[in-house]
Amino acid sequence: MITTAAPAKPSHNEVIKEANPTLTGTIGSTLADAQADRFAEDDVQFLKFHGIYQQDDRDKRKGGKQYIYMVRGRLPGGVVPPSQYLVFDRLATDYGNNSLRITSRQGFQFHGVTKGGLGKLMKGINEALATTLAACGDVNRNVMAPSTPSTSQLVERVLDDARRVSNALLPKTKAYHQIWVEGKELNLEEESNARFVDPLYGKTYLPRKFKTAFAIPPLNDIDIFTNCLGFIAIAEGDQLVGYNLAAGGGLGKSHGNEETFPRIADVIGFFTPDHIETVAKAVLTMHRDWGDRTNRKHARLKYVLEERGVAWFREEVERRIGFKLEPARPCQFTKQGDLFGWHRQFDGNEFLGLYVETGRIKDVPGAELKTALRKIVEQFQVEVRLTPSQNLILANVPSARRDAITRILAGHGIAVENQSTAIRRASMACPALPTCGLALAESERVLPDILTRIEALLDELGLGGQEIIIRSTGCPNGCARPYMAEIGFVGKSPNKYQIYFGGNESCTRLNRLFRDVVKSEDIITELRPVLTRYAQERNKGERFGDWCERVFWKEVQN
Ligand code: SRM
Ligand code: SF4
Repeated sequence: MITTAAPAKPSHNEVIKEANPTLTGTIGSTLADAQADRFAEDDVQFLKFHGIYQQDDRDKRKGGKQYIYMVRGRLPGGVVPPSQYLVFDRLATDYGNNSLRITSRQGFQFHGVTKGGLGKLMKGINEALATTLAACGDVNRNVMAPSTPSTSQLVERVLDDARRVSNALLPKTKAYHQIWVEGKELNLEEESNARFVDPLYGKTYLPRKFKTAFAIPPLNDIDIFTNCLGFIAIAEGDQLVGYNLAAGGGLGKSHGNEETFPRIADVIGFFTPDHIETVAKAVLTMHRDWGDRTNRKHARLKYVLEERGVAWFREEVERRIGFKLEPARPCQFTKQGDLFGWHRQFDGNEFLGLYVETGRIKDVPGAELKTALRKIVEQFQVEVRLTPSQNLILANVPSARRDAITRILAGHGIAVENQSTAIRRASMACPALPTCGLALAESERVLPDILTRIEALLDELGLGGQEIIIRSTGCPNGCARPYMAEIGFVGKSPNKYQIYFGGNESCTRLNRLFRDVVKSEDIITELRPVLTRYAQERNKGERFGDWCERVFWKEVQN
């Protein structure tokens, strides 16, 4: 007897998207219902497309869940005009937990928003002509682009393309505007809403999230190879001549599920800038058409590339764009990270790079960053740029303003020279507890302390002041990109972490698992012998991650 396996069923998310392509659900009525303390389960999925996550404060679970909301802004290239910054600052105080969280994709997150404040916060964001639409959900997310105003015009040129792609890949549902700006439910009886199908995404959007980024070699500040879709700028002098297309990167994985893994994007080919939107749409629709809609853990574009290969992928892109890609142009990344302190821009203005611990803009005794930034932006109307390493830039500052800005910061305990330490400036942590529902361990709240302990060890070993890229996350999803770090900590269970070694300065290499379960208090005991060997055996100028690859992992393999 021949038995054939039944075709796998579409996941629940696919079913609800199909039934509700406007992404309306019952969000409007639940929002208006002051008695309802939360949204229905399916609405929680739709809310993500609107940039909103329903969470609960996990520190306060005893006595029942208290629902709160995280709202994520979509800010292509992390650019925040002064007028918007001031609104965000106020909204975080009035409706959030009085902090603004810079994300690892150059967005802002508001945490701890109550249901009663949600509508007002969303309206405020939109009135400032900003948006949260498509900051989350099965769509293209915030498009990243280099945020450092450089000595060349290339950064601004690439930023324009990032905005263009961001706009081209936006979903078209009217529900977002209707609910959050008009304050009404979308009338689903109306013909155009009843029959709505998104022209790009179709009825069921993408099988999963989709991430796009731009980079300008030799600086890989945006971790280009961790994105589904990457555009690597190729320039002659200051002039952009085109992009190398990269595709199929992604970091999320699940503990104990070998079928999920971090993957570095492949470089597919070269094209000229006039085709940027066409190429972006081609790759996005390949995810739409080929991604796995039955298993959300296997639904990212990276698995399509892994399973079908680069040659197939290139042919399919070319079929969709209607022309051949040229061979990828040579280029090299040599470093990642941000510039700190004052620097001159190509147009004569200056910019200030500011280190923000774990990306959290807040006031603490002795370091009132939130207040200082508000005063500076209010007084001097400077543009704010958010970096992919969760730091901040004050951009386009006329030189005459520089000293006054430095003084305001100093008055609030923020130094402009020698900001923090090399280890801290190169570190990142995801939010994890208490807001993230997926966190298995702490991250943002414990990384500063872990770094203090690591710095003491490095001092003891004669390595004080040396930069090592260290990133931590509270679970294996990889939100602070720990698998690209020289040392990565990944939450396994409360107070226990995996330790990874071996990323590089240019963020072009995945690290490898060193220890699977280490208690927080044992981290130094585990690091000590390896860092001791590194101190003794490294070549001149050799970074920790490179030494791990050259010596440590070679030995393990042999
Ligand atoms: Fe992330 C889910 C925070 C960048 C991979 N991420 C989440 C959620 C929304 C948890 C949830 O689904 O309930 C986290 C909210 C925590 C909170 O309380 O704020 C969360 N992710 C973040 C942020 C805020 C981390 C940060 O330290 O800044 C970043 C927001 C970026 C933005 O502005 O859009 C953030 N997330 C990333 C990145 C890094 C990147 O994109 O460069 C990754 C790895 C790259 C990738 O996508 O592969 C990432 N987040 C995930 C995943 C795993 C996806 C997968 O393929 O398996 C999840 C879980 C999921 O989607 O089911 C997730
Ligand atoms: Fe939450 Fe995990 Fe992302 Fe950290 S890595 S924010 S714990 S989903």
